Amino acid sequence: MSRKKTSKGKASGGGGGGGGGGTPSASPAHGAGEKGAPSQANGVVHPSRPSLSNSGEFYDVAFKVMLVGDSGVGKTCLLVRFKDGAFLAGSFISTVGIDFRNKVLNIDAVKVKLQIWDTAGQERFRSVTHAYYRDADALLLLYDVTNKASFDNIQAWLTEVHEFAQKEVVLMLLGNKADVSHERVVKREEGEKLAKEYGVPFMETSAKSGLNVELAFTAVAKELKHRVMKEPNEPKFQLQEYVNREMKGAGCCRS
Ligand SMILES: Nc1nc2c(ncn2[C@@H]2O[C@H](COP(=O)(O)OP(=O)(O)OP(=O)(O)O)[C@@H](O)[C@H]2O)c(=O)[nH]1
Ligand SMILES: [Mg+2]
Repeated sequence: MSRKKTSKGKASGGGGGGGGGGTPSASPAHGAGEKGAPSQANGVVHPSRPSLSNSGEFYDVAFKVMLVGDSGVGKTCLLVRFKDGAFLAGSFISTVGIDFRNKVLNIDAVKVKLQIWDTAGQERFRSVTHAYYRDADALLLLYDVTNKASFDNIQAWLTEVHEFAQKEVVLMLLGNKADVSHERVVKREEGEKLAKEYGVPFMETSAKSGLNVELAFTAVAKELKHRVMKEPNEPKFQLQEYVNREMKGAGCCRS
C-alpha cells in the first residue's frame, strides 16, 4: 500500500472500510476530530459523528481500538494515562455511554493513529457499546486485579467479543491496578493462565504508576501496522513475544 501522509480526517473510511490499510482485517478508524463529544437522544448516549479536524497531526494509517471490561476496572484511567501521562485520582466518575480520544504513535517510522474508544462498563450501556465492536480493529479487555468479579467476568466479555467483534480483531487481556499489592486478589499467574486458555496476549498494567500502559497500546499498534504493511517475506508479528521481550527489557514486572 502507499504510505501517503494523510492529515486527520482525510483517511476517513466510513463504516470501517476504505483508506489506510484498506483490508477488512485492519479497517482504519474513521476520520475524526480530536475528541468525540457524545450527544444524547432518548436517554441513550451516542458519540457525535466523526468530524474533520484541521488541528491534526499527520498520520499514515489509522485504527480503532476499544477498551472494554467491567465498570471500575480502570479503562478511562488507562486511556488518560496513555493520552495525557496523568492519573485520574480521587472520586470515581463512571463513563456514560462511549467516548474516544486519538493518539498518533511512531511505529518503525510509520505514523499510526489510534482512535481509542473508551466504553462504559456498566450493564445498562451494554447495548450501546455492542454497536461499536464491529468497527474495532483491536480490543483491550481489562479486569481489575483487586476485584475478583471483574476477573470472573472475563469469560462473559470474551463471549460478547466473539459475538459482536470482527473475527480478526486484535485482542489483549490486561490485568489493571497492578500497583496495588495489599488488596490484590487475582495473581498474575491466574491472568496468564486464563489468557493462555483463550489464546490471547496478556500483561498487567497500572494506570496509576504507568506500568506497561504505553507498551499495551504500542504492541497493539505494531500488530495492526504489521497486518497492513507487512513485506511479503517478513514473518508474522508475534504480539505476546514482543510484550514479553519488552517487559523483560524494562525489568519491570516479571519475576
Ligand atoms: N490503584 C489504582 N487505581 C486505579 C487504577 N486505574 C484506575 N483506578 C481507580 O479505579 C477507579 C475506576 O477507574 P475508571 O478508569 O474510571 O474505571 P472504568 O473502567 O473507566 O469504569 P466505567 O467507566 O464505569 O466503565 C477510579 O477510582 C480510579 O482512580 C490503577 O491502575 N491503580
Ligand atoms: Mg470509564
